[in-house]
Amino acid sequence: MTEGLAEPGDVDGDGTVSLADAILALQVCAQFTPSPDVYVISEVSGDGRIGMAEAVFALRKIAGM
Ligand SMILES: [Ca+2]
Repeated sequence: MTEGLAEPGDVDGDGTVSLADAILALQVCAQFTPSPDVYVISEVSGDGRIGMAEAVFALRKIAGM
């Protein structure tokens, strides 16, 4: 996994939380994308991994919830 200054939910580390982050989190969850391609610091659930919790977090943030 990549470490950087990504904010929570910013799985791809581009500086914003968007649908792309939710999709990437789901891809990691489904093992379509290897975890080294994502920013582990954007992880929100406390388990140290990118997965469904991060996808839901990103979707909620996009929706303003
Ligand atoms: Ca992003």
